[in-house]
Amino acid sequence: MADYDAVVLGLGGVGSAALLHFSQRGLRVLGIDRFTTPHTYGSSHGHTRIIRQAYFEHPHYVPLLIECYRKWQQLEQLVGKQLYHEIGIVQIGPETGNVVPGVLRAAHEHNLNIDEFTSQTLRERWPAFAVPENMVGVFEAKAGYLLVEECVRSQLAAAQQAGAEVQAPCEILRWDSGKPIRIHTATGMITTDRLAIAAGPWANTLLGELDLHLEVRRKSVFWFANKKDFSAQAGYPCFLYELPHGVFYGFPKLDTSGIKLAEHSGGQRVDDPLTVDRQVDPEDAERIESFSRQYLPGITGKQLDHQTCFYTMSPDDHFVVDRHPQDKHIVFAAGMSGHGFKFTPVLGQALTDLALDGGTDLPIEFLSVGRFSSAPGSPLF
Ligand code: PYC
Repeated sequence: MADYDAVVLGLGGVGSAALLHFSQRGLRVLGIDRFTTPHTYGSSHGHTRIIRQAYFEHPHYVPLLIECYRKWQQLEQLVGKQLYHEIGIVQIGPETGNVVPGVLRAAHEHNLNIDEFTSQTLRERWPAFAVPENMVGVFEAKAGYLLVEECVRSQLAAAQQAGAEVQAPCEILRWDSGKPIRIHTATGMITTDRLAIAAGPWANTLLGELDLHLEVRRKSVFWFANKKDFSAQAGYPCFLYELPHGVFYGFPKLDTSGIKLAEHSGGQRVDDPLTVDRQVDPEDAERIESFSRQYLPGITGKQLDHQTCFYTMSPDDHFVVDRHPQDKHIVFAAGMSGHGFKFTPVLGQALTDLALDGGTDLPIEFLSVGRFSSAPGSPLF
């Protein structure tokens, strides 16, 4: 008999959710991570993550998002903590760009409530935002932010409460398929009947044989003091600007950590997430400060903090969630492409369903690895 019914490799957002789902289905399950989780070495840190439903990336995500809202609420009830804060999101850009038309398309197809603004009505409602005349905005009230580390902690705690085991820190060296599947770690070998891989920026190492063409990018996140009131309490929502030189996003002041700003586009390519330079990158800092000078004029003060994290980009910026083509007992979620955290409760369920039942009722077909099989790197839609 194998040591475990299931093992989860990686305990960030997706892995901790998978651990919870496996444990809730009564399995003997172990989660392994190289670091004690939550930690700042992967992609599940930085205080906050945006959550929204009118998904400009593609309307196919909306049913999954509606289920995510339900699952985050269930987790809040289970652990007795508030994880989601509904302060809304305003997304600003050209009428003919990707973001505003994408939000409107998703909202239209799924009957979601969105308020539309001109540049002038945007400035009247939220005077801190500078909005060029050629831009418009869309506001989604049923959106806001998740407390990212608290979400991971809660998923892990709930999983452990349901009987899951955790080994962290523990370095994973490699795994071998077979019956049972063998996982080689720095401290020994573990056997399991099923394996779920949710390794974030380490997916290229742990799923190397699939050649998923994932590109890991270094991302900088900054926090600033505020010079004028720009708080959630004063009615400011999360925000995202689609500009000719990139996509920038941020959060109003929520607490003493200040105003968080980052660039969604760009990022330097990373070969080894472990050896990446975590100091402030002067070019990244200048791009954010220049964004802030132009689009939040007079709002931000001195830089209070900075963190480095990673986006793991798939060839088409959509997640890859599937069974391993060579072993149906091995499942994986990879290439979260900088917008995956909000989905972690449904991805945790999807991995569990795929590993145990061979399929899932969740509408994730569009995220399958098969979409690349005819022409790797070709656009999905
Ligand atoms: O996932 O909503 C998101 C997001 C926006 C910018 C970075 N991530």
